[in-house]
Order: sequence, then C-alpha cells, then structure tokens
Amino acid sequence: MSLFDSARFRTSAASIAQLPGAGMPEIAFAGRSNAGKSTTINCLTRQGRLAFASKTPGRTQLINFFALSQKTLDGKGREDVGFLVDLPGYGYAKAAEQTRRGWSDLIGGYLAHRPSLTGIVIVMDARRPFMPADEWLIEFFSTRAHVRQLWLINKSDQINRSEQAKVLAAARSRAAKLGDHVTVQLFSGLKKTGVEELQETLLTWIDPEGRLVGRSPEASPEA
Ligand SMILES: Nc1nc2c(ncn2[C@@H]2O[C@H](COP(=O)(O)OP(=O)(O)O)[C@@H](O)[C@H]2O)c(=O)[nH]1
Ligand SMILES: [Mg+2]
Repeated sequence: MSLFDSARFRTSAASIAQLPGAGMPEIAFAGRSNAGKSTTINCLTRQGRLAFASKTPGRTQLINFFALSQKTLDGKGREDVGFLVDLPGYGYAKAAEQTRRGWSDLIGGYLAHRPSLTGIVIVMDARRPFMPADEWLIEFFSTRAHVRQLWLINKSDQINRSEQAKVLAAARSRAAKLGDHVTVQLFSGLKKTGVEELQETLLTWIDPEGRLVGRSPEASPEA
C-alpha cells in the first residue's frame, strides 16, 4: 500500500479565487490533451476512475485537486499530507502560441504563483515528446529550480525497445544539464509500467525527509 492509494477527490477550481488553501505540498500533472495525465493519476493512485472526473467540454478548464492523507499518530483520524493536481491539458492546435500568451490566467497563475507547488509532472506522448507547449513549460520552470520536474514519457508501449532507449537517453542528457531537480522516466499507463518508479520519485517530493514512511495509510502506529 502506498500513500498515493489514499488519494480522494477534494475540489475543483475554475478560478484562482477557488483554489484551496495552500498549506500542503502539491504535485501538478501537466501535458497536452490526451497525453495521459488522468490515466497516469489513476495508475499512481491505483484507482481506475479517480481522475476521469469529466470528459465534458466546458469542464476542461478546471483544476482538480485530489488529497493524499494518512492516519494521525493516535490512529484515530486522518490528516491530509498533500495534493495531486490534475491540470487541464494544453490543446492540440496552436498550443505554443496559446501557452506563450499565458496558457490561461487560471493555469498560468496557478503555476507561477502557487507557493505550495512542490513539483510538476510533465506527461508526454513517447511518440512525440517535447512539443512546443511542453518546451514552454520546461523553459518556464528552468528559472524556478525549487519546483521539481519529472518528464514522464508516457505511452512507451507505442514504441519499440530501441526507440525507448533512445528517447530516454536523449531526455536524460537534457535533464542532467538543467540540474538535479529534473528527472526523467518511461511510463505506460496502459501496461502499467513505471508505476513504482513514479511513486518513489513523487514520494521524495511530498516527503523528502521520509517522515511519512512507516505511517502508511492503513498502518496503525502500533503495528
Ligand atoms: N497506448 C497507450 N494509451 C494510453 C496510455 N495512457 C493513456 N492512454 C490513452 O490515451 C487517451 C488519453 O488519456 P487521458 O489519460 O484521458 O489523457 P489526458 O487528456 O492527458 O488526461 C486515452 O484513450 C487513454 O486510454 C498509454 O500508456 N498507452
Ligand atoms: Mg485528463
């Protein structure tokens, strides 16, 4: 059982004013529409439908918050320890232009000013990673090294092993030039490969000192 199993839908925000209080570490999932953000959150939390809140157009500009929690030390209640944040995808067409203009006030404002933003997972399709909108995001955070980045190369099931090795090596060498705060991995939401690696990385973001280890969501303190 991992901390991420405890994820529960908490709230949606359609404006900066609706964002929940910023007291806990947050991990945001960003990427182009259809890159697999929601599927990734579902795999990470081992909950098949958690992030498929809605596919209805018009609800796509919502930021969705999923709370992570664990038992309190006395074992009697639960306390929130972080948020997973599903961001609206950047669109297919003219994404770069849109993003340069600020993507949107909501998402741009969230990413630029959220004090509790600990890290961002940039979900990309292995067949066409590092599209202009992804690059914009990477560039945006290159001067904000306190926000960690994970470049998640998703849909790795769609390319063969040698292509996987190639795309991973290229991404790793780019990441290494940026610094320790950027990591890269292959992932497949379809085949559920890379889930443990993802959990391990994100746990170090939420819990850098390992204080939550041993207090897994179901464990009682005495156990
Ligand atoms: N082949 C393959 N398809 C995937 C993978 N992850 C997601 N998909 C599919 O890609 C589509 C978009 O996924 P979704 O999670 O809704 O993307 P989002 O728009 O970024 O939230 C869906 O049809 C998923 O089933 C993957 O790892 N491999
Ligand atoms: Mg989605």
